[in-house]
Amino acid sequence: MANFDPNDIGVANGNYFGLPYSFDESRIIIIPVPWDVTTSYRAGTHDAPQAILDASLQIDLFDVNVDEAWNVKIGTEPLNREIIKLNEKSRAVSESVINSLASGYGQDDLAKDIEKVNKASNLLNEWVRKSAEACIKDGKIVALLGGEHSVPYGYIQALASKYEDFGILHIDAHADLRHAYEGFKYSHASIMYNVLHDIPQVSRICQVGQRDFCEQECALIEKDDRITFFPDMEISNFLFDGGTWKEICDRIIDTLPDKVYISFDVDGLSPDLCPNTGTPVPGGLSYNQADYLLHRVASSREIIGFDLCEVGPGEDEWDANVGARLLFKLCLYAS
Ligand SMILES: [Mn+2]
Repeated sequence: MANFDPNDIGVANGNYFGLPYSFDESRIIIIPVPWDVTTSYRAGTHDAPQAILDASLQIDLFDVNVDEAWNVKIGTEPLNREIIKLNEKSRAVSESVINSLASGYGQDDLAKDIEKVNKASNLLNEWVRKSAEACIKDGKIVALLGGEHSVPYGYIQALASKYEDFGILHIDAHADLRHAYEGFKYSHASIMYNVLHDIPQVSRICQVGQRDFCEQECALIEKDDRITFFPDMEISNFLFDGGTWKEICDRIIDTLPDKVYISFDVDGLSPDLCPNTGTPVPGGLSYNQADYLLHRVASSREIIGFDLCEVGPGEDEWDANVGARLLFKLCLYAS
């Protein structure tokens, strides 16, 4: 710490953004989750935590909205080798399931392998829950960094053991309300279904930016009044008709309770900002729209935690660069 200069180049010291803070002294802890076992279309997000760590050293530790941004104590939990191994092993099984389904086998034929994947997901969820719980007990805020979008389940469980009532701001191209997609109970496409189903402390899920969802998900959105829905097309039509982003943000915030968890799937952004994400979809929020929304939410609600998922590191550093900047913003606003 004695030698730390926030104006100098970032040093690869194992911490995100090259910050000098130890785990114990940090207010925010980034927990990397290198997991993409249920990814259906394009795997690779298990490499995001490392790629974002590398890219994060390039970021200037200054923010127009937050004084002395470098002074926000952001610490890092090291990558867990066991999780990396479990991901590799389980990914091989899930890939064979996905390929067999695509060539016409039914889920019943593949029940054994599907069960293996579900067991691995259970282990992952337990690990995330325990890791998050330890930080929450210490009064820290966890920044969960995926990985695919199945990873925050255990974290949201951990929050539910502390908070009786909170909402989720869910930014995503997808609604993630599918019931056990491809047979995988803890699929990236099912995270919000599982949360609604299992975690009654979540009193609201406010979905923003959706533009790729199925009829079953639509029916659930209509039926369950805990869900509020701001799909991409509605947002963009409102703006084309002369409405402002500020009005939309106000409407979004109005639906959120006092305590808010942010679940940020990077594919909620325009795909030019995340070209290598698992399931990119045209449309989406601009970076500045997302930043404006996050800042306004943080100004009027208590952010109790967040995740950033589905960053897919490609051949160049672009996806990880955007991911690192978004991660820094989220950490600052949550602090
Ligand atoms: Mn998602």
